[in-house]
Amino acid sequence: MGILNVTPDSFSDGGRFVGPGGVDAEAALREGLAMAAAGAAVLDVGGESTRPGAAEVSPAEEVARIEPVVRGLAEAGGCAVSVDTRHAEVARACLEAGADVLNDVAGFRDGAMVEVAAGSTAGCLVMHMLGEPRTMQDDPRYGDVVADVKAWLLRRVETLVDAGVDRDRIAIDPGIGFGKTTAHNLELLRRLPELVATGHPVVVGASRKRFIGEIAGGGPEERLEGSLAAAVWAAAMGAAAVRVHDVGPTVRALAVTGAIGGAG
Ligand code: HH2
Repeated sequence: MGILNVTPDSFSDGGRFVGPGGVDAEAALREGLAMAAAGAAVLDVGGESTRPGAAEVSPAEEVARIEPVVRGLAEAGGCAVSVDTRHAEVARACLEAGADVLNDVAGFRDGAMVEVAAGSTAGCLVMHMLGEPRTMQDDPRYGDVVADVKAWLLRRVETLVDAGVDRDRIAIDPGIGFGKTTAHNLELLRRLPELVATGHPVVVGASRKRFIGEIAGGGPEERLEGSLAAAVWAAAMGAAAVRVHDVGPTVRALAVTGAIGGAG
């Protein structure tokens, strides 16, 4: 799953397609097509940074940033298009533009998001986040982080199912870095099979995240090797997909992981 952030402020790739002159949808589209050519099966288009302390964006601004990119990618075909949003209005506009997957970092807590999901045939990616982006890294605590995250995700899944979303359309994501310390992130990765055992496809987004820098040193641009290590680990532990910035290197690393595991 390739990350395409159409934002001025995402933690690692912000500002590439949004500047003082507005949104360069053509450039974002070219980047998405390049990620597809490099082997991404899904492109995850986002218009709001959810890094700790990020500024809130109005849904109208989010739609203006990503809707043309989603439409262009959907028209080009060849890759599923996911929309990374917490806002029902944005989700609705992007589904109309041809999006295939709703990726909600708030885990479909908002009833309006559940309604949009239930009224569509889109895949739903339910991610765990503790609290809100602004405050999520202020002393996050759990009893047992894996059990707590899993129980929370399964409650969100049941809400979607009760609203009419087919169970087999729902994937789950532990939300690496979203209200988690490095120790929490590592525990979630170490015990990923407990999430895989739910039967829902598990998606892992560790790419370039801060815990990698904390372990191996370096800023976001120096976290490729650590990101590959996390992606390979996640795949070996049974993740169905990894959400990454560096598509080509990840595809090549996972080809080897898959071959070792017997998946060819
Ligand atoms: N991480 C980010 C955003 N969306 N979605 C899922 N399902 N899983 C994740 O781990 C995840 C996500 C944060 O990373 P990024 O998009 O690179 O940064 P920002 O939020 O600053 O735009």
